[in-house]
Amino acid sequence: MILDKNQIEKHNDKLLSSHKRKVNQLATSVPNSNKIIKKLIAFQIAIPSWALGTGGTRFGRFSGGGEPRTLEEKIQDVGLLHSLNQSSGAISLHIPWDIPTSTRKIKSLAAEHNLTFDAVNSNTFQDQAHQKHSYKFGSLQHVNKAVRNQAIAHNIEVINYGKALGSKALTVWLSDGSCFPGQLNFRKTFQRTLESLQEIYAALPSNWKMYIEYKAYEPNFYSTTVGDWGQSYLYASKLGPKAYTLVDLGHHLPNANIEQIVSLLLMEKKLGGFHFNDSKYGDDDLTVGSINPYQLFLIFNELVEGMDARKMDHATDLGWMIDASHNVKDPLEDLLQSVEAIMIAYVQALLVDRKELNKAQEANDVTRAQEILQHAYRIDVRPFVAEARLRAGGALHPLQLFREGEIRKRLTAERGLKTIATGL
Ligand code: PSV
Ligand code: MN
Repeated sequence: MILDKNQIEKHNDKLLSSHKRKVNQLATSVPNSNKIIKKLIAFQIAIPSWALGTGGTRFGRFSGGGEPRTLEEKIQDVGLLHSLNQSSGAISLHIPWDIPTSTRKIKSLAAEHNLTFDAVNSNTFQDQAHQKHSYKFGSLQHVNKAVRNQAIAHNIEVINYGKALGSKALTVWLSDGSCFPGQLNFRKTFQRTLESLQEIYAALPSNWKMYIEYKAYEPNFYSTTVGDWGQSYLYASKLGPKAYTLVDLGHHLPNANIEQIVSLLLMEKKLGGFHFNDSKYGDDDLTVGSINPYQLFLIFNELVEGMDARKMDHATDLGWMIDASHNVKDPLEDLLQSVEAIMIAYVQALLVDRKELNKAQEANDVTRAQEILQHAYRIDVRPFVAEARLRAGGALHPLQLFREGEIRKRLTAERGLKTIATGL
C-alpha cells in the first residue's frame, strides 16, 4: 500500500495554523531552532523487519490482521511509516526470517520507498528445518567444532546478503550460554566463542562494522556467553577496530545505569549502535519511552555529550535501530510512537545547556545540575519534531493520519485477517 501524497497534504493543511503557532512559540523560547530541526530531519531510525507483525509470548499470540506476509510487504510497511514520519528510512533484516528471493528486486523495491538497508542480523538461536546440527547447546560457543562451523557459515551467508543489499553492518546476538551451574567451562566457552567470532570478523568487508549485542539472560538462565557490556566490550576489543558493542535497552539486569554504560563505551570508541525499546521487568520489548522516558532522555543526553566531544555525526556515526515486539498494539502505530519518542528525547538532549551543566558539575552544584537536566526534559519539543516531519514531506501527526486514513483496515482488506509475519 502506498500513501497518497495528497492525503498527507490535506492532513497537514488542516493542522497547519495551530502547528505554526506552537512551533513559533517554541522557537522564541529556545536557541538554534533551525539547527535543531535540520538535525532532526537528518536523523533516521531503522525499523526491524520482525517488528511489523504482532508479537507473542509462550502463552499465546493474538494477531491483529493485515500483517505483512512477505519481505516485499514488510518493505512496503516500512515505506508507509517513512512516508508518514520521514524518519524511518531504513530496514534491518533478520536472516533466515527475511531471505530475499532476488536481492536485486528487493533492493530496487526498497529504493522505490526511499529506504536503505541497515544492519543485517544473523540467527543462530533457533534451529531451521533443514539444518544439519542443532543449536540446543549453543552455536558459536558449542563444544563441537562442526556446530560452530555451521553457525560461522550462517553468519558469513548473512554478510553476503547484506553486501548484495547495501548493508554496512552485521549484528550478532547469541542466545549461547548455560542453564545450570557446571554445564559449561566459562573460559573454554569464551575462547570458543571468540575464535568463532574471529572467523566471522575475517569475512567482514573493510567498510563494515560488526555489532556484538549483549543480553543478561533468556533463553539461558544461569549464564549468557555475551551477558553484559563488559563481556561484549571484551570480544569487541579482541576482535579489532570494526567490532563494536550494541546496546539493546531491554538487555540489562534491573536498575542498571544504562546512560553510564553508553558514556564509557563512547569514550572508548566501542559503542556501535542501539536497539531501542522500553521495559519494566526484563526484555519486555515495549514501545520506546512508554515506561521510562526520563531514562531515554538521560541516555540521549550522554550520547549527545559524548558524540560532540568526539565530533561525531549524530545521524550516521552510530547505528540507530528499534527492536520491539507488540502483543496488544497495532505494530505500525506502535512503531510510529517509538520513533516519535526517540526524536523527542534527542531534541531534549540537544537543548541541555552544556556550558552551564559543566559549570555546575565542576562546582559540585548538584541541585543546579539536576535543574539544568530537568529543565530540558520538561520542554514540550513536539512542535519541533512535527516541523521536521513537515519540512521533510511527512505528516504533522502521523498517528492521527494513520487512523483517519483507516490504513490498517485497508491493509487487512488487501492481505487478509489471518496473516502472520515471519519473526518472533
Ligand atoms: C534478542 O532478544 C534480540 O534483542 C536480538 O536483537 C534479536 O536479534 C532480536 O531480539 C529478535 O529476536
Ligand atoms: Mn535486540
